Amino acid sequence: MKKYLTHQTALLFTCSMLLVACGKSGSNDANSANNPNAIPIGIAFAQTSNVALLGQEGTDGVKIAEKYFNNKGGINGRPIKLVYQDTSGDEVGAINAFQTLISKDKVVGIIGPTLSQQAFSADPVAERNQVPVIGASNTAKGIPEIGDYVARVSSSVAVVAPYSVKAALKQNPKIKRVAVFYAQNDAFNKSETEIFQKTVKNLGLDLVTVQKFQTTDTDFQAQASDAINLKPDLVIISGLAVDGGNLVKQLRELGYKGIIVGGNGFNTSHIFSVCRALCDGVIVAQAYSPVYPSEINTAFRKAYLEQYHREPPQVSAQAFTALQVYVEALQSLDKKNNINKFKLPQLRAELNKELLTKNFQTPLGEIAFTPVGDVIQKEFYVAQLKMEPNGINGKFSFLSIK
Ligand code: 1QQ
Repeated sequence: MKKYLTHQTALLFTCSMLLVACGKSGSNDANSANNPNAIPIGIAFAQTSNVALLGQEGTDGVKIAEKYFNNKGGINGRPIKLVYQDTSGDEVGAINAFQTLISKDKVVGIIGPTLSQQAFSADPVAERNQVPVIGASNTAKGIPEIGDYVARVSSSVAVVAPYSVKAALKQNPKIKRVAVFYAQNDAFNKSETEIFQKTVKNLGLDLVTVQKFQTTDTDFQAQASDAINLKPDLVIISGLAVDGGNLVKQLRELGYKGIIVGGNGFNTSHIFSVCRALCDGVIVAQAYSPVYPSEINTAFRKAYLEQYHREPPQVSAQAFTALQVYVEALQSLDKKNNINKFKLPQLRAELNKELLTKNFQTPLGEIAFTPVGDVIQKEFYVAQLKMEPNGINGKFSFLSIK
């Protein structure tokens, strides 16, 4: 009987054996769309809400990676396909996206969600279902510790944030008085401000005030005036792009002239349209440099530049890297043990084990994971926002931090 099976029947047969969804694909890639044999990987980023632009940067990165790895033959000849579910900007949106990806789309692993605040609610859903998750933009303390199936390629605030404070001191060694601001309704910002405050104290600086706000706030006059009255010569802000950008704008409008350090929430060019010319000079630490010299980063940067005509942002590079981790872990797993033989729960479990043991040459540099799933990364950078006089266009200009 076997020899009478058509190619298509054979593929469908493989799909049902694997219990992998072989239906609708969220991908536009010619290699994987409608290919019933493609391996589905779930993408849970914000497509709507106040963090949609950050989510879009993640999507841009995985799309480039999907094409790149499928052009190279996918998983030993079998393509991957991305399945997208919108997490929106809150916890409920992320939980729903994860549940759909796990139960309906039957993905082998998930990349996302956009915010740490969402990850603390959604990652436990993946953990309970034994589905691997790789965070591509979750930097709060405690993310990998959510469970055995949770890893991340986005380095922790604890590692990254201190670089920006040191860069500010290099620009102005006379800095003594520091005002810190943070969004108190967001897990990442609460985590990041702790690191900033500790860094300020460790460097022997005076923390003159800690001001709180909400990521939904638009008016920062009261907090900004209170801080300015204390004559700080450095302001450090942990917020997301829109609230953080508005706070920068209002601090400048109220006359603050010292250096401003922004946290990882500032790590997107979408902040330019919020504080415009007043964004100029803000210092932000980076876990990615577009000019990092490696074959894969050169390929990623070229593909991004060709498509978007600007340098790739950190979140796009991290999202590319997250997909690379899945692809290369699936490839090596398949070489050891033909993955077509696995049923979906086993494939998810084996994939999770495999990715934690490997080294990856990525656009972020060489990375690996700690046993709990935190990324081990070597190179970090600091950039300063440089706005053009028109106040509309700007760029991240990398500083020497050696
Ligand atoms: C987090 C973050 C965000 C600011 C990045 C999108 O680092 O929520 O952990």
